[in-house]
Amino acid sequence: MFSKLLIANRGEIAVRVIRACRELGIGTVAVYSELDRNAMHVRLADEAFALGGQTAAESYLNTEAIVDVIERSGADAVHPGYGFYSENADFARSITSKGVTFVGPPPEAIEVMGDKISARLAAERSGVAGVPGTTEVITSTDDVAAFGDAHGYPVAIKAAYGGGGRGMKVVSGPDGIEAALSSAQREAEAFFGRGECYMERYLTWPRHIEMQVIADHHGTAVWLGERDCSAQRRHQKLVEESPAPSLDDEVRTAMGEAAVAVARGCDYTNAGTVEFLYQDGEFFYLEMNTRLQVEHPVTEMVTGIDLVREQIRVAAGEPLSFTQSEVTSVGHAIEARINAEDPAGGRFLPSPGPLTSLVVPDGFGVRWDGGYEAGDTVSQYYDNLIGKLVVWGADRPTAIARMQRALSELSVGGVATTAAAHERIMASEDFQAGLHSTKWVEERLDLSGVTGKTDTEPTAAPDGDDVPRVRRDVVVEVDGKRFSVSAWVPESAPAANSANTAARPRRASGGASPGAGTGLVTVPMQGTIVKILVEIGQEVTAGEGVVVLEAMKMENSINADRSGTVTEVKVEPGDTVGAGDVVVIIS
Ligand code: MV4
Repeated sequence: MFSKLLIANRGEIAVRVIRACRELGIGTVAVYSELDRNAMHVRLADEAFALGGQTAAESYLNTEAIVDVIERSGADAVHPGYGFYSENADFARSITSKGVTFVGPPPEAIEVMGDKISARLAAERSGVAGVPGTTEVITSTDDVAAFGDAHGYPVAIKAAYGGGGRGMKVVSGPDGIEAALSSAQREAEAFFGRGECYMERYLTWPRHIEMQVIADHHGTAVWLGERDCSAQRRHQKLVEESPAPSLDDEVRTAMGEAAVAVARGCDYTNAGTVEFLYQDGEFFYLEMNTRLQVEHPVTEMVTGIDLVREQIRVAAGEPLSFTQSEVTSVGHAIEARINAEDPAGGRFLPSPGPLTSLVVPDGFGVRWDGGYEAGDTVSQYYDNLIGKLVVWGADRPTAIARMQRALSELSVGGVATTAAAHERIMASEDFQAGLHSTKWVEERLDLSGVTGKTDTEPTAAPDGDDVPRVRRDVVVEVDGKRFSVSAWVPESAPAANSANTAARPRRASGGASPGAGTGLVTVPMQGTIVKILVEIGQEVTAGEGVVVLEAMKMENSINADRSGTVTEVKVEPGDTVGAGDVVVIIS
């Protein structure tokens, strides 16, 4: 077994790995950026080393700095978590060449699965079919037209080196091909450095079901059951659960065996996930994620298997501690991702900032995998996942009720969170009936009136004046009975207590009252301008897109916050902008 493991990551996943190491008796080495000097993962690790820098590129993706810390610390293994180096074959090779173990798959498996075309071919060779599509790079719009003629529309154009939905564009007919292809290629080039795209028939109402696998170096590869991750928005998962609602046992077994076949086909070792689209009783291979995933706890809760522990043991050359026939799934688990994002109106705008308070639920069947404690700050530079709320129940209705109970106990001060969206999801009839699919959150779920902030929530003045007001909650006792009282007071009024002193969040353009904006169109988050959609002198209407911002690994339309004439365009393609920067002026 390893004696000292370096965690090349931050936040909740770094904390999760540190905890597993402690249980295994392995020493832990944390690394940190300037902003994370006193972060939770740093506080928990046995040793911690500075990487310098603020952005991910300057810190957690600074190979030279990390390799230097590996040497200085004497770590004999590196766990990459998810994101960052987790699917970077070059990084894996560079540390392995120094005799340090990468807690992950062989670099060759990362490469085969990283190229989605070669991954499709590999799955096919293992007898596992993807969605009907092509395995050649698209060279012209004619290729797409020919495929559309042959297989019908809609057609999905996907980045060959992509994944997670980035760079995917859907074409509903011949007219849309040119725009979709150039946008897909541009996104692919921007995010993955490679513009190559391929295509598939686009399934219109699929569920996203993924199968957990793990394989050791002794020829054992097993499947551990599926997770349904259909409740997501803009390719960011919100809720994951296991088992998938109303999935037949025969389909589950066939999917598990298909996943193991794909893993064996690329000589996989480590924990991994094979993603499928499931529609009308059929499943199609989508891609394989060659890493531990955010949502691994739901599988742990129903199988009782500690995936991180097994992953580390397997990397150390030990055999899996169980066989396929020993894997069982009991009850139902649900995970809700608690991100520092405001789900108001379905916008999910990043809401970084200090966590002035944080109370996490517990009790029977509740697990909190967190990366922050009260007083910590969620930075705009990194993933804004605060923690994962995971529940287990004897069956799905019990798990849903338990999640609702747990959400009601969760209290996050200072930033807006996705918790309010989860309350809506859990309460929705569609979700309770298991009728949701991958587009359900965006197209069906009603998020009107949802506010992500549980304290100091700026709201419209209830009494009709124009004074900006914030909510202050105070506890009072009347005749010995305790009451929680909300007062909407002018923003400038002093806070009732220290938990309520958080700054008012920036209001993004196109915010709460579209059309009534200032005409100073700002971007809500840090990113790169990829396209300008308006020119000086042009008439625009409120809500119309003015620039395209690449941020959070997605293209986002930044919209006019009022109707009027464009008088100034302050950016050009390629410019880097920060949250709150003005990009276009409308008067
Ligand atoms: C698709 C699809 C429908 N048809 N491919 C998006 C993420 C990336 N891994 C693949 N994705 C999709 N591929 C075909 N041929 C629908 C999606 C999709 C999706 C998949 C999984 C989870 C959420 C999703 C949300 C929208 C679209």
